[in-house]
Amino acid sequence: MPEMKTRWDIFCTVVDNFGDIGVTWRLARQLVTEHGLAVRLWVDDLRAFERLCPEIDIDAVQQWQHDVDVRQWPAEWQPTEAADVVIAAFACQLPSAYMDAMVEREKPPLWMNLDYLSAEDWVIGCHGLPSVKYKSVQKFFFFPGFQKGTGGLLRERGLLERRRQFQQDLQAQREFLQGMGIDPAPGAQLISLFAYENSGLASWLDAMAGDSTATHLLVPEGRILGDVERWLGVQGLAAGAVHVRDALTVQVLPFVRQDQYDRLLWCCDFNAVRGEDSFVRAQWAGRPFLWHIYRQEEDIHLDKLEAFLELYVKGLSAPAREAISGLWRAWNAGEKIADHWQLTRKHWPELEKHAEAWCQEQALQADLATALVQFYGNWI
Ligand code: TRH
Repeated sequence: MPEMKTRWDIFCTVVDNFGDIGVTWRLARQLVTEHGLAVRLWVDDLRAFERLCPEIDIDAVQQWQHDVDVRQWPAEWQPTEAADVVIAAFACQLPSAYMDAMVEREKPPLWMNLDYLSAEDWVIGCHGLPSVKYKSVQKFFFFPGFQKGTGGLLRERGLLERRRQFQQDLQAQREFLQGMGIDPAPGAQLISLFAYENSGLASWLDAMAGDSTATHLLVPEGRILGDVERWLGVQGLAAGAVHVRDALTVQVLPFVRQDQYDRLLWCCDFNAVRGEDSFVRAQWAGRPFLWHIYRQEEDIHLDKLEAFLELYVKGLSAPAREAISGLWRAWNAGEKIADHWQLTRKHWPELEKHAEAWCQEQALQADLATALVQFYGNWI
């Protein structure tokens, strides 16, 4: 008789942007391909999903994508048997009928809340603790993180080897870039820019345009385009647009699939990223980067920014530390960043080495999918 696969249900509500679906989609695929599990991914907004995975049928109630059983999370919940492991991503509220189905199981499922990523210290103390109970079913906190004692970061098997090979293969990089219509001038530094609206962008673009080194800036379609348009003095920027201002070439890219976005990050000398998932991918790229953190009420995101910086800058010389911290703080405050950028450039070799070292250090932790599977193993 074939062995029954452990069944996992992942629930995702798309609050806004692409982080919620970006993280759960990545996790679902990894649980299937690397851990041989049967995974259903319940999503309430297939349109956001379609941006990451264009083959999604946004009208289908059920469909298979990359061996993941993708389910439309309907407004009217239909009776469904509960899985062995249930993940509520980012504190989303499960349908009450599904919670009852969890209770009705002979053996209750392992129910976890997969939280947002934070480098704050309290995460270590809370990771894995019991949370609320629904009747007889206990929920647990599962926190991703950067330090020992957390659930780690999403990292696919062999990712860093693939990244290293690609970064060593100039021909492969050239072909990939050409495939996206990107043809940087020889010697130009390549930078990607994925960010929320930012009033500090103009000063950065000024700095790059006035630089002695050429820069080719790649901007995926999204929320920052309005600021780019204002600086260029144009309207209606869309994928394919290329504008040159002195030493700076600005090119707008389409939103691509996650694995292509990875390769784009791997090609670039510097990546501006945001939110949660692209932030982590920039770290696996092993290159210096700039994080635009997701804004939260009462500025609590600034504590998270500082917590990450505190960890990240360890091991850097004091001047390099100040340069990169100053750049990140100014960017997140929407302030002018030209001076911080110049200063950061002065410490480039050190920052490059550090980015790779940080990546290697992070890779020593078990990846998040493996940590979840281990958590389940210990629980049963
Ligand atoms: O889209 P985001 O701003 O998502 C945010 C954050 O996750 C935030 O913490 C959360 O609270 C909020 O959503 C609701 O940034 P993030 O997390 O980087 O997600 C973007 C996803 O899009 C990520 O999986 C990478 C992917 N992506 C592509 O696949 N192709 C692309 O071309 C680009 C630019 C991104």
